[in-house]
Amino acid sequence: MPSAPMFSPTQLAARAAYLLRGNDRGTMTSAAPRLYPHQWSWDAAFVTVGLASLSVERAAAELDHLFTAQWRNGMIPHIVFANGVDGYFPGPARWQCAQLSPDAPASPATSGICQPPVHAIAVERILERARRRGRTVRGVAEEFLDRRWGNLMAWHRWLAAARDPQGRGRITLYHGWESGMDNSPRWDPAYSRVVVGDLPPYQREDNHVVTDASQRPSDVEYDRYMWLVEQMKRCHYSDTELPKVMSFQMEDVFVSAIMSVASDTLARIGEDHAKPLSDVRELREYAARFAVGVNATADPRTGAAHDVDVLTGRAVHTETLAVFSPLLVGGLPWDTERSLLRLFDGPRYCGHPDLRYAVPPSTSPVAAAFRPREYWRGPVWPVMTWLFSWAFARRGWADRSALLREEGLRQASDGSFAEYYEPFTGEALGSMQQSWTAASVLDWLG
Ligand code: 9WN
Repeated sequence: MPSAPMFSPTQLAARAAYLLRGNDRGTMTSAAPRLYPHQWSWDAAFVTVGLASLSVERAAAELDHLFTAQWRNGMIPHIVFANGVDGYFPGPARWQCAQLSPDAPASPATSGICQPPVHAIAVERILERARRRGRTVRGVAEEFLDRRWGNLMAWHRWLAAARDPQGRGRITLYHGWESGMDNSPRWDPAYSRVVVGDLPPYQREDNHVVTDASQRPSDVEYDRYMWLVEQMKRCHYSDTELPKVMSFQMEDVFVSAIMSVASDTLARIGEDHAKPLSDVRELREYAARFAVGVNATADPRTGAAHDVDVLTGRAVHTETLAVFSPLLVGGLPWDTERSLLRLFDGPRYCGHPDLRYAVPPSTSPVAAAFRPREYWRGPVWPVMTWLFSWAFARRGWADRSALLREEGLRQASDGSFAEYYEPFTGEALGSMQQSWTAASVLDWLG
């Protein structure tokens, strides 16, 4: 069993700030010092949330850097590569985005896929933190918003148009990495049908950093990940070609829920800051459309949501964090929502009697697919605890939000700022000194 809390809140906040300073590469923060030496899209948003409690200026610079890598079609790429830094595979030479796609920027080098659109949450935090400061800082935040409003609109527009062309209210992903939950059992049926073709040879780097193979995806999984990248390259990452060629196509209910709440958050910001009415209206439409799309997948009795495999048309039911997507967006009938909250609190998730902390594991401990140490197949990801605590606060559930914060902080008090934790023992797993873990802690303590 892990020992009692090692660091007080003050010490923990100081260590988290020190960690972010250490991972700072000037205008971007690497997602983790060794395993992920570049800027990741959704990591950057959570990092911004944490940075905003330290410096609004630095927080804005983090997103500015990400936006410099935005593609011409509006996509924010999932990785922005740090110049001249090796040590991560697949790097720019494998993606070849600038060479293949007219939409990719010539510089900085990027990957060719996206990640969940949590960026509006970070913008909201920048503005909130600035509000408590003097006029100069408020000015910095407002200038940032004016400068980046167009980028944010282009991002949401691209997601709505390119990834939900039929207006079903659910975002289609062409790679499991786009979900941020790379090897979640949610993707197993779809990946099992990916037939790896003529795959150029490659060498993984991740397993040189995390040497315990049980904590990372397997080689078979990696072959499939890399094959999907080859399929994308063959069609030049074209938004219109991807649906015709990709052998992995999943409507992700959790990303869709994020799209809904992020659009709503952005609409509120737009309203408060006198942005064009047509933009605000458009964002509200996205918020509504994706909430409907999410809730349409909810089981009428339990409220549990599911993903949809576009290629087979089948619903994919798994016991993972994604079942709680309707709790983010709201709008279920009251008794159905109550059932879903009971599921969240109960023995299949946060209330499992053997859990070290009452925070939601990535996969339910009672699911057949559960693996307590393996990445998104079971471990607790502190940044997901943060996301649910933020979402519950937004729904007006202050007690629930506070409970997740309290438990999340108890878990983090070991001071490792791990990427993920073993749910029963509390063992720190994956990368240590992960930026978004430190950022979540800073925001909780700020
Ligand atoms: C692939 C950076 C990223 C996170 C993802 C997490 C992991 C990458 C990897 O690390 O994915 O994008 O190489 O395993 O799954 O959510 O953004 O922290």
